[in-house]
Amino acid sequence: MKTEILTILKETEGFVSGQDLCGRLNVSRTAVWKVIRQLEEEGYQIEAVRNKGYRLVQVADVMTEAEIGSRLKTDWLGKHLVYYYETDSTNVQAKKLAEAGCPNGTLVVADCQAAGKGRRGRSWSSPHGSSIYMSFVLRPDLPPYCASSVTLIAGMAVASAVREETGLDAQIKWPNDVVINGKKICGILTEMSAELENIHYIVTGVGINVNQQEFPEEIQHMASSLRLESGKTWNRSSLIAAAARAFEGYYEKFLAAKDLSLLKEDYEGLLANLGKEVVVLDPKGSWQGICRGIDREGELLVELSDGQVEAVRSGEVSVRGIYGYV
Ligand code: BT5
Repeated sequence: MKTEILTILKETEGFVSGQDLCGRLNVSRTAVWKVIRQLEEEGYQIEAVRNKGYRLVQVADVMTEAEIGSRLKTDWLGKHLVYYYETDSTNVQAKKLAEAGCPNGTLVVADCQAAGKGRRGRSWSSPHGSSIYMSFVLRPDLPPYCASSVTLIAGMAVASAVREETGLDAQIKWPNDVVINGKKICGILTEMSAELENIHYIVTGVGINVNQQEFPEEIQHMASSLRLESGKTWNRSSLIAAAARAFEGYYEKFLAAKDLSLLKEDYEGLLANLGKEVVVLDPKGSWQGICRGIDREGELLVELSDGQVEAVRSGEVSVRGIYGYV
């Protein structure tokens, strides 16, 4: 009911009468009043005038289930939304929900993570009140090798949403980082439960540094936030809604083609290293080449000096620009 009241308040210019709210939602005046009180406690400024009703005056950077729900403009992604003020890791919670049978498109969001995870046992710095930590549960009818493409799709969705919402020049550092001015503002962790032939579920976790102003010393040189890059504070719920909408659109194209062929061009338009020299950090020995984009499976195409093009798989190697992190 909170999401519905919030949505009505946002869509109405001026006042909505208490009676109108009661009638539309089929609830008592006391129930409406209680929800208004809760919204105020969460940071919304709501004017209440006798004989007129309620009017939403100001929305701060509130990130709650109701705020996210009232902004989501997706068909299926995030329709089942689970919100935590604090949790260990949204990926861990999403996997538990997936095991318990939650629907395709379930979205888990947290304001803070006590044990945010990066890839290969690394950690993700996840302080309270400033950033986005979210995970999507997906149940595609595809073979397991397709799962790594979902990371690329999430990267595209975040880069496009950040561009759309902030105007910042967000780019993708293949396979799982979104960068602005050479610094990482987003990391993506895709995990999967599968059998040989089919996927049970995929959990794609996305961490976006939004209003963070400082970082732990060991990552200061390579991490940044939308706030640091723009000098402005951004609404996290609005960014979540934009990223979810973009993800849904890209993911549907991926399902239709069963690969990235319909997305390749858009992806390459966002790729930070396209046409540039990169170093491929292979455990068997590093080598250099020119980044030529991706193939339909999401492998990075790197051209050697003799003109031969190698397809590099994520998971096996890292890729860096020759002058630093990107
Ligand atoms: C990633 O791993 O970039 C994947 C991060 C995924 C985080 C999301 S948050 C929601 C969901 N729930 C989770 O528990 N995880 C996902 P990787 O490529 O391994 O990068 C990790 C490295 O990035 C660390 O070793 C640090 O060097 C650096 N790092 C850690 N926290 C960072 C931050 N907040 N911003 C930028 N860089 C960070």
